[in-house]
Amino acid sequence: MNLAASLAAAAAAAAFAAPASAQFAKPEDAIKYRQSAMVVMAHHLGRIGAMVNGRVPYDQQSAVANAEVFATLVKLPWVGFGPGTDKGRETRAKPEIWAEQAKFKEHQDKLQAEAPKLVAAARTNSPETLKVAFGPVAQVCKGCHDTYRKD
Ligand code: ASC
Repeated sequence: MNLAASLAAAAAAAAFAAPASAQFAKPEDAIKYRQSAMVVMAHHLGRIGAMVNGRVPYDQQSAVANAEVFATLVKLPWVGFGPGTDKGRETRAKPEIWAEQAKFKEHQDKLQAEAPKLVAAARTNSPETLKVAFGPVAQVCKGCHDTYRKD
């Protein structure tokens, strides 16, 4: 496991070690946490996106490493959307997230189902296979953002 993956794994272990209520001292901390996780997710998925869109050359090692980190990170943001975390810091999260918890969770589950497929696709060392797996992942991101993120 490389350093980034180890850090992500440690973060994941920490995230699951305590209930959400015990994890954040105040809503601001939960909001910062989920925003940070998504910034890092976007970074790693973006590197794969650049590859499948031809903005950077295809590189299997980079694709696998980024997909693995992304697949770990997709587990993280959700604990930061606990009750009462709709305010406390500037956020684009819409109130519907807290009004439609089950629907919001469906998006999380879809992402967690698609992310490992991206890792598997990266491991095949086929740029075409990678591209095919990237599409649904980006669609899940977009679908949730369109519904639950302001602007
Ligand atoms: C990304 C990223 C997102 C999604 C979205 C997909 O790489 O940062 O938010 O994909 O743009 O349409």
